[in-house]
Amino acid sequence: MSRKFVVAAAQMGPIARDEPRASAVARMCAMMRSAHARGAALVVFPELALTTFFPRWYMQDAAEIDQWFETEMPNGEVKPLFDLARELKIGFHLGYAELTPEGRHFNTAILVSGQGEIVGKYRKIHLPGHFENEEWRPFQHLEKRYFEKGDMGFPVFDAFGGKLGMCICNDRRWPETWRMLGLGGAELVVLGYNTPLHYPPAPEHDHLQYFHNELSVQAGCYQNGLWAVAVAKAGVEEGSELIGGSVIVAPTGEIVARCVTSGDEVISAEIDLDRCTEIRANVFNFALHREPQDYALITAPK
Ligand code: CDV
Repeated sequence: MSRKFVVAAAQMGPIARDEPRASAVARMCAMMRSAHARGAALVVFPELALTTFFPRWYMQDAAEIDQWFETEMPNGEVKPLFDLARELKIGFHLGYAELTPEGRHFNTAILVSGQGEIVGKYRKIHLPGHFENEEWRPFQHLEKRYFEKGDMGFPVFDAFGGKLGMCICNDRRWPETWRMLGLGGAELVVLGYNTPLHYPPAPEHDHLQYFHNELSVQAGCYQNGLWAVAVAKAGVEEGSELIGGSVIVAPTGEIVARCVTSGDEVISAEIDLDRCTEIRANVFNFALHREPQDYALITAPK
């Protein structure tokens, strides 16, 4: 049986600090319709897609912080996206800030089926940035302050006729992320990102931001023989410029579709999950060629 289907990346332009979630959801619904018109079975939205990228600001007041988090999913403001998915029979991936009933905070992504059911969840493991206010930075990157490290590992889900995994933004730069998902059998990895063009600790690398994005995703795909859809929140958001460059990448590492703007933009490609075998039965045949007994340092405590 064919395991080909169309996937779409729904890149988002900036979300203003005072833009209500309902407005972001309306933008996502418009892109979901466009993805559906392209025949997509799955549309991928970015990391923290419901609000502006709030970790750029230092906050101390718990209520001020918690206003950026969702305590339920779906909730009233996100429900139109779930309803439209059900109507169009299209699945989606959504990143958001999660506040659990126990008061825990995570940078989370969910996978929703074409029946509007949540079929997968992931909580970001590689949290970048810092914990305290660092006034020398033009913008803070306080993910370590506002989120706990994810506690779900790197799960792989049976969905869309294959094996799907998720990771979030900074996770994509770590080969361990991709290898864990590859070892879990993932055939498609979906992810969102908010990547500032300016990286204050190493500004000499700012001109390489697009290159490093593609390098990381392409290497992850090739070295594990899987597809990926990597989707940006892009553009100048509250004065901070975020890269675009959302891509769909094949198991060979080749880019098959790429966004060209820094605004709301939908791209799509037909993917064939059976093409993972091209790589996995050859150079990266894990059973035949991996030598984990020599990789102990990778899992040694830091
Ligand atoms: N949201 C992110 O995880 N951003 C990081 C930046 C801070 C380097 C990224 O890896 O793109």
